[in-house]
Amino acid sequence: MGFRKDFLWGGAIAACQAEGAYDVDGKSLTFPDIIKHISPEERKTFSQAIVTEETIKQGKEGPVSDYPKRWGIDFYHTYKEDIKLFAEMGFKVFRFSISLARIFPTLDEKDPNEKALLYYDDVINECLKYHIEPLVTIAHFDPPILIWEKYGGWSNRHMIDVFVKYATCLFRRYKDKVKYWVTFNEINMMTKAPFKTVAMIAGEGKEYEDKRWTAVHNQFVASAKSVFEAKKINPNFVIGCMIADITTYPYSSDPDDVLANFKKDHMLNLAFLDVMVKGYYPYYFKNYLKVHGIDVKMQAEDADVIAKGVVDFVGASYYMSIVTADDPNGKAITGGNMTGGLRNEKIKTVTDWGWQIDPVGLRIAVNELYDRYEKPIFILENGIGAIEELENGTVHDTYRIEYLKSHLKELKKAADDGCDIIGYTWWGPIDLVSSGTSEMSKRYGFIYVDQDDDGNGTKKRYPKDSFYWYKELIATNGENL
Ligand code: BGP
Repeated sequence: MGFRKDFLWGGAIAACQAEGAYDVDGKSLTFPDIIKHISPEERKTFSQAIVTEETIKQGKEGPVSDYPKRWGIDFYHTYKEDIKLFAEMGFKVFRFSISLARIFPTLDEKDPNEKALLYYDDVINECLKYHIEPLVTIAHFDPPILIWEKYGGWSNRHMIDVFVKYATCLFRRYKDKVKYWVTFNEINMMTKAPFKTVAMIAGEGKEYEDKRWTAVHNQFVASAKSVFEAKKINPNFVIGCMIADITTYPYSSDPDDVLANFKKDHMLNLAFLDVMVKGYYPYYFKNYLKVHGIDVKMQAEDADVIAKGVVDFVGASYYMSIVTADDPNGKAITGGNMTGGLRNEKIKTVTDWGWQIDPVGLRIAVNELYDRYEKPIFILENGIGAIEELENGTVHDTYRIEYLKSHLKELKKAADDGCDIIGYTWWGPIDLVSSGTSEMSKRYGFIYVDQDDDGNGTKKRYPKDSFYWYKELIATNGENL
């Protein structure tokens, strides 16, 4: 069987990690704009929940040179050259995000910022020129700081209106150009890094928890309303949701570990998809809120909106897996994509950042999601960050080819298992600033960008060995895996 004939092969990036141009053409300041570069030493104690009022204050006053996402890889100006390289690899799809801070910089403008829209028109036209499907993520980890400052984060229902206005503006503008959309990137990461998702700074206690869960509820409503509006504009739009899928296994066959794992999978991964794909809060989600005394401010019409605005496909990123034990005390831990977990002794290889490399976990994840929802699955991110240096104009990244090959073999097996998988977008096809630690030296690309953590370098682009491997893979639709 293998991959569908129309399988969407490509790559994914995000505005806040690639575009740079943080204050160009009217853009307002976002949370990623105020996250400093985290050194390997600081990484050991760094928490994703670290943003405070002080971080914001420092960010506004501090020198631009402290904040790598402000310059990214200058994609705002290099998109033509970069998309040309993606086309050379044979991309069928290119996933990128649009920045709310560019389109409605103060959130409440009646009309969108035309200059910013013209930029995105160009990016989309450039894709179409090479017959690459643009896949737009409407919100990818870059909430404007004003969401916090004006409204106290997404817990304010006003954000539903802001988002629907913004999404609808994009749907109208790109009605005939963009078919594939994702409303929120990794919506479940509100549990780990609320500043990136629901625009809330660090906090604790009941009031904070009530707000955090109300905030994600408001995102469920905003997504559903947007899907509903989108279909009125173009019924052929294909719209998805997305989680960071952290596949988790029981620590042992002890029934208590199995049960703990079952529950962990629910609240780490599945709860968010259940609401957006099935269209209602499942029993265990409602129970979790009740048991933890969390009051989510819902309105009477929300259930109906969520039921009507379900998505067309299930999107997930997949980087790694963890294990879960009933009693985690004293057990070895592993690093990870925003959230680590317990170490799996069966997994021998980890990335330079300690993320456990587990290709079979991808097959398991896809089967689990397809089994649960019976809707097309789109792997929206998968990749390996590594420290690399340019050698005679290239990088011999055999480990990246190995990572890619082993994951795609498992994805193909998932297709052979009967799962309907519509696409795969590698994170990130070109080196870019890392989300978690603002490092440039954590490189994911098939294309090397000559720039260091401080923004020094020629910014020239160089294809790595993996560039040619992926090109061949796409040309043969993965048949030779
Ligand atoms: C995902 C995000 C991406 C991306 C990736 C890798 O969670 O959606 O934006 O960056 O993780 O993470 P990092 O950049 O921290 O290595």
